[in-house]
Amino acid sequence: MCALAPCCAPTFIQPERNAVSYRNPVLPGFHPDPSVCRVGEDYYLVTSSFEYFPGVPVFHSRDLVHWRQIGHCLTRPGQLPLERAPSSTGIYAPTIRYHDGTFYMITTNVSDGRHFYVSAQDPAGEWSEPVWIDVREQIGGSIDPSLFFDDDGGVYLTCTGPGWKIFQVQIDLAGGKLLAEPRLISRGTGNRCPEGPHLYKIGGLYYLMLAEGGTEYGHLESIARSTSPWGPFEPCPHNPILTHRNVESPIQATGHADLIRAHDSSWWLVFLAVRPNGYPPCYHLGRETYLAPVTWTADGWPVVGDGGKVAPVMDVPTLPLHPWPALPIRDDFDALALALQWNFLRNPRAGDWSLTERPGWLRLKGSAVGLDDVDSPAFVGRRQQHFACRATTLIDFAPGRDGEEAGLCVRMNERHHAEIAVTRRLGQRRVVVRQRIGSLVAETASIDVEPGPLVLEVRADRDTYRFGFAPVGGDVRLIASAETRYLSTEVAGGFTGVYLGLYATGRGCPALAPADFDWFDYTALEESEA
Ligand code: 6LW
Repeated sequence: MCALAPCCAPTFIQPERNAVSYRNPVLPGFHPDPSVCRVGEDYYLVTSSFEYFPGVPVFHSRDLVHWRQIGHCLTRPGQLPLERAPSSTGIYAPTIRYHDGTFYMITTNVSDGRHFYVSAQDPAGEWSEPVWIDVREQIGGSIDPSLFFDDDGGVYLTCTGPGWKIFQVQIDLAGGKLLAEPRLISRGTGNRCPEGPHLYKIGGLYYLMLAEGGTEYGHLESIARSTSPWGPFEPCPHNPILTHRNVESPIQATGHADLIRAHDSSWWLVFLAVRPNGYPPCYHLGRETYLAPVTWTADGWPVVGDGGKVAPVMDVPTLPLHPWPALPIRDDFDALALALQWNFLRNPRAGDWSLTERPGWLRLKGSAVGLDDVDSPAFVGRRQQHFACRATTLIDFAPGRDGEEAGLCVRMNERHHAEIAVTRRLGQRRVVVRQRIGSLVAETASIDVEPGPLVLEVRADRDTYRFGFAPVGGDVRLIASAETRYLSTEVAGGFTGVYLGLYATGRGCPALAPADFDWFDYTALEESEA
């Protein structure tokens, strides 16, 4: 029963659309905490990026189903200092909004503790210097800031404070100054860990939407509304509006959502979820971005998907579909800048990498720092986005001294990774495969190789990574394998997903020789081909 006067209840028109279906996730691989905004018929979406640099990838869509990356919000170390930031710290849940001709992206660098926003006229960038919004003195460390622009010009920052309390404060946007003491506006709707708040004004009412239940298998999304942005908020009678707890589905942990009204007046929710594998279930591709249609009850409450549930194939009407050309399988490293899918691990050290020293090749110069260190190794990586895939590279590397190595890795964090590398032992060049699972480190293959360039490969299916190498033009010889579950969140911890990375290291001292990579192929496979 609605506690609000009937005259306050918003009315909604369900538009007519062509019946088609789409597949979830709409952004596979590690893309958590999605936030979305609309400008005319264009949609822009951002996700969390933690210890990776550049930070906060920006995606563009015309249909909410097909997304292409157009940039990053945080491209300069001054915007995103990540030096020695432990894995799964750095950038947490961002919010993107468009207001009066300007894009705003607000987030928290938890390694620093403060919220900040950057702004841009063009969401592809460059984005501005950060405007810091510090609420530590008033409420303590907080995460998940969101911005809401009210019709009367008021700008609200809503965030998750200590003790899982939702705080809100009006701010002076230009200077990032608080205009009052932050106020506690919600403790959620009775579930653990209320977080990821977003405030909306819909049909004259203020809706406060929250993630609850923790970002694990009990994850859910709830909503409440009020006639005032400060509450008190009346919870939706059918909360949670989205959850897969206790639901038999390949999609689990649905939550942390953002709501959007499309240009045809249809409503949609973007949210995160995971695809666990095996038993007990483990997921290693990270929290991914999903899309669900939203309808409204007669008394103005949102209904997400099929009564709060979604499926891998969504048989629902969509906006007219607008797919983008597929990314090429091969990156030849011929451009002067790295393609948008690539990331460094924390802020890269100047001089550790180059696309110009050997034109047409990615050169990595190993420092003393390696994959085990909470530091910035010479590393360039991209997300693993498909259970079944193949990553292949051509490496030209003659280690200058024993112990130097360079190769291809699957990385979850510094304590959980596996790699195939070229190295040198007692003057002899070798290909090795190594696995690190927490405090256990094992070399699972070690084979002498002749001088000259080599092809290194990782083949993935749901359960296994298989590592192989070949002389250029030869057949790949698979020499070792590793279980995907040892890189899963359940084993490795954290908030991210697996990266496929090229790296080089002197393992304790700077390497004498650079490692050159001519190309890198990422091939998504049908599961049966893997
Ligand atoms: C994020 C929080 C969450 O800040 O996970 O799923 C945290 N929800 O809202 C890190 O992504």
